[in-house]
Amino acid sequence: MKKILAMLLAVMMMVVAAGCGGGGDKASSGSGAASSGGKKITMGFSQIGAESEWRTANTESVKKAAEEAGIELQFSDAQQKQENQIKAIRSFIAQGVDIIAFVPIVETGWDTVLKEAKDAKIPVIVVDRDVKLADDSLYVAKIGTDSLTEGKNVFKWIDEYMTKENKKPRGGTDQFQVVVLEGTVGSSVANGRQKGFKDEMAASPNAAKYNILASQTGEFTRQKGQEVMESFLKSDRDKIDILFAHNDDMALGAIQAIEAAGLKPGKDITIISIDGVKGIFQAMIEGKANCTVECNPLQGPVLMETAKKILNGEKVEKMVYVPEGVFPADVAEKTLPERKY
Ligand code: GZL
Repeated sequence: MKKILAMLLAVMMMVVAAGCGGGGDKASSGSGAASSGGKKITMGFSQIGAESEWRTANTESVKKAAEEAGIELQFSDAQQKQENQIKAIRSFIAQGVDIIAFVPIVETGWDTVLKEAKDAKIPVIVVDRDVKLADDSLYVAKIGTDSLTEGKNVFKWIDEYMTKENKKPRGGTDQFQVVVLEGTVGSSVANGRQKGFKDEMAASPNAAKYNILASQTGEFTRQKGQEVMESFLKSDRDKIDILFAHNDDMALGAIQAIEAAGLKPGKDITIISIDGVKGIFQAMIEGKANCTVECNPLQGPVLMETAKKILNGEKVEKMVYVPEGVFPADVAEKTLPERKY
């Protein structure tokens, strides 16, 4: 009898061990595969394109984070067209992905397709840029950056710098003449950065010292930034004191135009831009740019973490901001080695 009981106990222990091990094996067999209801999570991700160093870093962060999280990524590059993003989202719905994430190239025009996702019971996460919707329940969470604060930080830094350096207007007037290279027309980041910059200027006791001489989109690209800066210089070469570029890539293009016009970028024209990509740190080290306001593209890890929480039925914040800083030229040399994008 004792022998039979001992054998039964041993058999039971083997069954239990196999059960735990099997579960553990399944979890670890997919190299930490994230599962939803036992199957691997699939995320449909619609990216804008590859217009800037920042965007490339954003894409790399999302792809790397998906791999590390064991999430299968269906990645679509919209080549800067909203209609391609809408097509991609519809295709994700048809495929029956577990969750959809997208970077809205512009703020409006998303209500219909996001309603289709909601009707298909597929949760949506908005990444990087913002959307304007009649019904905010069409997305579960937004992960990104605070473009309004970025714009405010730009003016704050300019005003402190022009005062500290005791700069004088080049064109003989009593106002610093500012030209602006704006981002993609209709995008939340271009709207937010421009509004933040103007609001901070209007609220400043030094508002009367500044005049926005010209402001035009450079579409967040280096090439277009150079072209538009060439046109600014053609009409106001000897008046421009400050360039505010909504991203570093346009500033880098503008630097080429300023040098071609026989002026010293960073000295004749004070240059500040947003993103914090390596290229602008190098330009600051060379004395050709004066400051960059960080906009953090490394949003992949927080995106995947938020996706898993949503699919596990956990509550998530409607808005998740990523950390950002301000980097003037005098810290560029020591900071560049630490930069991740
Ligand atoms: C900002 C992001 C912007 C970057 C640009 O959140 O959407 O788009 O500032 C990028 O470099 O092209």
